[in-house]
Amino acid sequence: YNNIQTKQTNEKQPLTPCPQTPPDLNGTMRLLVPAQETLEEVAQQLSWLRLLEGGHQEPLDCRARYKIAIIVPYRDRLSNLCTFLLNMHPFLTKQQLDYSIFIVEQFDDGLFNRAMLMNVGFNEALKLRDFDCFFFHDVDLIPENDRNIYSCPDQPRHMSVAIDKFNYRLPYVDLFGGVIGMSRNHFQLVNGFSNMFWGWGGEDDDMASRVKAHDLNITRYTPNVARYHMLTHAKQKANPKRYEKLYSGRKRFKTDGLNNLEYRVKSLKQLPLFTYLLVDLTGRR
Ligand code: NGS
Repeated sequence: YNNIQTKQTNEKQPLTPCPQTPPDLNGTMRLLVPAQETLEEVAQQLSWLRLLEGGHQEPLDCRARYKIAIIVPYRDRLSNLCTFLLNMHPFLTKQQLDYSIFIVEQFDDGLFNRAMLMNVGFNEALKLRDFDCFFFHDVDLIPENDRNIYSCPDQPRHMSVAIDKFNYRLPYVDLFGGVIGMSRNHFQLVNGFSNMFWGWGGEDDDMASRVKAHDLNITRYTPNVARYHMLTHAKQKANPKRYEKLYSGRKRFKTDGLNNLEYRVKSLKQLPLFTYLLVDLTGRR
């Protein structure tokens, strides 16, 4: 019976646009914990959502306004990934979004390059679909408030304003790390992220400079809405050269980013909970 109803709804074309503010949001999100930390188990726990291949979802009874890609740079954090997926899918579905989750894994075990993985995610996602905007999302951050809406922002939006680990206070006013949202056009305008930040730190500050250098503004929701829980994990090695790269970054906005990105896709799979990319990053470390 349910299936028949669903089908009828889908056939009623054209659907009306989804409301700007989705119904049934209540300002909270209970943290869900995986029964077991395996992707199979998480898929099982989420079977009620009826996700489409590649971690894609779209609202059934209205027409979503935007096509959204969630890009998650990743390596060796399965436990965080399970919790992330278990919480993000219901959260984004409730917001009536048309979205797909991309997990972009760095193949080698040398220094991690978060920014370059996000550039790769952007590039590869656009080969699959004409997404309108992108959320670049750390795997260890889980939203706590369902009114923290992941719809396309007019101006670049810093999402993870208030994180429990930092007593829900923004560490500094120009912070543009953790979770950010940008339209496809704005991301292209700033030439994406720098590819030169190997190891922890600085790549998000460089992106903040790119945004400002192009006369764009970083926007934020209020801290009582833009709240996140940070999952625990081992610390990463900081990049000793990050300040040097950051201070000289401005000279390279035009030449270092999407337009000189080099990598090899070793694997691309449409899995039940996400689109998976395993990539070999090239470039001087
Ligand atoms: C700054 C880093 C950023 C980082 C931010 C917050 O110092 O990349 O701290 O880090 N910039 C540099 O190192 C130049 S956090 O408090 O989340 O660990 O995002």
